[in-house]
Amino acid sequence: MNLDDTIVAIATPTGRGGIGVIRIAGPESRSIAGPMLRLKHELEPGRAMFGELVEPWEQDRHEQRIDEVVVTYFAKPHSYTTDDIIEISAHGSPVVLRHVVELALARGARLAEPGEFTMRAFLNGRIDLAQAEAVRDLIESQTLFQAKVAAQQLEGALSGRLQPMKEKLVELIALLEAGIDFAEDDVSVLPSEQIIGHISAAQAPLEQLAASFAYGKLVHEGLTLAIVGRPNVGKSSLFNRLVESERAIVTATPGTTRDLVTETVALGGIPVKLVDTAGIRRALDEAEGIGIRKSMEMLADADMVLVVLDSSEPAQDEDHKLIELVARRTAILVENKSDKASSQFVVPGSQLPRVRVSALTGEGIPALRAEILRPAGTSESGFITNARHQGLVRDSLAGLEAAVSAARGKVPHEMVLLDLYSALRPLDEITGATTNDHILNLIFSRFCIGK
Ligand SMILES: Nc1nc2c(ncn2[C@@H]2O[C@H](COP(=O)(O)OP(=O)(O)O)[C@@H](O)[C@H]2O)c(=O)[nH]1
Ligand SMILES: [Mg+2]
Repeated sequence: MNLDDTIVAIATPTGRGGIGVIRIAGPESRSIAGPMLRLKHELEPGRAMFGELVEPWEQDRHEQRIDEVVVTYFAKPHSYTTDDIIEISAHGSPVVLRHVVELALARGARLAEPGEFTMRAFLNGRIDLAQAEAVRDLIESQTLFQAKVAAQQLEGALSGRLQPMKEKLVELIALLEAGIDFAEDDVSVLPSEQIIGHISAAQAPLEQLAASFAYGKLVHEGLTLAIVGRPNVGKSSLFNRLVESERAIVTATPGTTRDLVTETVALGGIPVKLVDTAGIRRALDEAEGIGIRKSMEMLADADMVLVVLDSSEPAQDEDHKLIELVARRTAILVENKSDKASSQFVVPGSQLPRVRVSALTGEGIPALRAEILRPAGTSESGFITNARHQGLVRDSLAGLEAAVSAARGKVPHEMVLLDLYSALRPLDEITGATTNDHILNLIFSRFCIGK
């Protein structure tokens, strides 16, 4: 990866728009952009300048104007990548934007690879890996909440949370390394109990961080929620309530919904894919039979299931069977039609959480929304949203676990160190490396070796 050349790319999405932005980053960005720009004033760092975009090689003839542009100059190192950056905002015509890129290429710029600007920001040390990944998450976010979470990570929320854990680990490594490297210099070697104490101090917060993934995954990926139940209990009405529009067809005739109807809504900032299904009963015709099969498949695949019951009549066999089927799933029993609840309706015995609602009047719907979000738990900042990070935190915990048993087994400290390094390395892969220099500095700064 060459960090010294100048790269160019269209930074805005493909297609036509009000404006389009071309980004040029690298040492030559000013000299490459210069000849195609006729600006009112000299470029100044951090200021937008109005001007014209011209065809640069028609010097002898009358210069041809291509567009009016606004140009912003970010001087090294105060830019996204830390290089000199020129951003040209032109009108959002794909032909104009592509032409600007071609002009830059002709003058020696190179076409940027996907993500290369952010990669440069990382390689130049302006952001760490977790922050680089946050840039991607921010761009791909589907709800405002997801965007805010990504922005926190971009600010360094995850790295900030990991930093103290890494510090503890590095400190312990430094202590043990010092004991080994300078054994003759009477640096006391740590007793096993103290080593284990140090490891536990790093373990607990790391465990908490790993646990935060359950919530982070929901925020990042959302969840699929299947609405199931026998015909006519009010599944489609409930679906429409949750979607807040008349999306699914509601009729008094049982067996109306035959295909899956899907809509994604944001509940508490989490994207929830709601699926309305065909009522589950013995099918009256082929189409309904296919619909019911799809319902069962959806029920099996969903992250969460709402079993809708009709509380205006006694519970029936199909209700009991469905409740049994979801007994070990993340499911909620929704007792619908609370507006005309019958004393004949006996709530079937089950451990599952239950909520009384009326899809007709809207009663109980906020409580149902809250119950859907309950497994998401409390939100904290700096949680894990990404499976790669989760895997690495788990690897780190495994290293710590191994270090604890090594310390208990009174094996030489070299062996404990190996495990500690294998706990540190995965954390480095989240935020960026702890260099040997860092550990050496700690050794020399914290301990008076005296020689
Ligand atoms: N009184 C009352 N009627 C409801 C309620 N929810 C649905 N219904 C009615 O029950 C019938 C079946 O509703 P629908 O949503 O199509 O049920 P589905 O077959 O389970 O999708 C319709 O006539 C709805 O108007 C409710 O909460 N209260
Ligand atoms: Mg329906």
